Amino acid sequence: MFSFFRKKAPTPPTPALPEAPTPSPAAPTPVAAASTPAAPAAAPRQGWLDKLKAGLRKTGSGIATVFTGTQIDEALYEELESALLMADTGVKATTHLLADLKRRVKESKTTDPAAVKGLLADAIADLLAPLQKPLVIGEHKPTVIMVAGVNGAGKTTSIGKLTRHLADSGASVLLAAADTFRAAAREQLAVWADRNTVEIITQQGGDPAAVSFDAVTAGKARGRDVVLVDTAGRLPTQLHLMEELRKIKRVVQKADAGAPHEVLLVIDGNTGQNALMQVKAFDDALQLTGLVITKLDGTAKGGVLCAIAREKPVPVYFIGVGEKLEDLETFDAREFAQALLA
Ligand SMILES: Nc1nc2c(ncn2[C@@H]2O[C@H](COP(=O)(O)OP(=O)(O)OP(=O)(O)O)[C@@H](O)[C@H]2O)c(=O)[nH]1
Ligand SMILES: [Mg+2]
Repeated sequence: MFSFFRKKAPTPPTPALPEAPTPSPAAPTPVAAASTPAAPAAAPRQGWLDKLKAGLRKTGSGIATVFTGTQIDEALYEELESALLMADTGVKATTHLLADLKRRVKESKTTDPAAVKGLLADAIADLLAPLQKPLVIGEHKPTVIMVAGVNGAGKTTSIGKLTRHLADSGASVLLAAADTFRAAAREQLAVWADRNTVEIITQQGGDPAAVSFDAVTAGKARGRDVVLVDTAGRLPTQLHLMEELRKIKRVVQKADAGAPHEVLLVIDGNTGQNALMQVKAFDDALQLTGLVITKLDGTAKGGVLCAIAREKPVPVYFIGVGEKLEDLETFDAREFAQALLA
């Protein structure tokens, strides 16, 4: 499974992880490579995968009942259509998947409904494949990652988990508390900084763009590999707040011409079809480079990734399945397709 993932990794030719905690500054590191099959990371990933499967179980059993009959007929496809729509897959991705599945059934000449489930897993994996792309660290020093999203999506928690993930692959991290909107936000990020024993840049009552500028400048001066910028939650309809995000981006660019190198949108996996609207709106404002989908351990249905793949394919760098440091892992299309149908 991981070899499938790693085959897809675009660069570099040597995906070697630094073995010691000190990273090699010259070699860009796909963070995904932390999951080398032989590495001790395999065990945490299995635990994470079990949580993902448990979270998506309802979707899986909803789809599984479609294949319990004896015939592959129009009724089966109609039932599957309903099950996919119920799982937040959206009309366009559902239509695509059904057409693709019918083609696969025809080509394989299968007459067994149970076999169709396997073909559906293939169709979903192929649809999701363009979303699978590792976050690469090391091409820039620091790699500046700006994190945005609606209120409560899981931005700050994901930054905490991502810090751990990056540290595991040998990168040094600096956090920027650019959520100056809520008093408690700074403290919340500081707790994650403590847990990871990394530094945090804050300003009492500061302006989010100014904090971000300071953090990028400090990241450069201190030779950090990554600067993670936490921003306040906002709705895409709050135009002045969306403008504030654009300002943070512009000001970060002044501190480092190529930055931010990554602009991530964090999406609560429970948001359903609204997630697609969030991707479109935040991408219009910020030109997203990646997504983090959180809370797939709860009642989320998971199909929304198919909708994103079909309508606004922004890479999914990470999937979150809980509130603990180890609850974040890289996205693998085939693994996710299988978890969705498990
Ligand atoms: N079950 C579960 N809970 C999560 C996950 N990610 C975040 N949470 C919880 O979701 C809630 C909101 O998380 P935050 O990280 O504060 O979200 P945020 O986007 O930073 O929120 P604002 O800064 O207020 O916009 C917290 O209670 C988190 O513990 C996840 O993957 N699974
Ligand atoms: Mg937050």
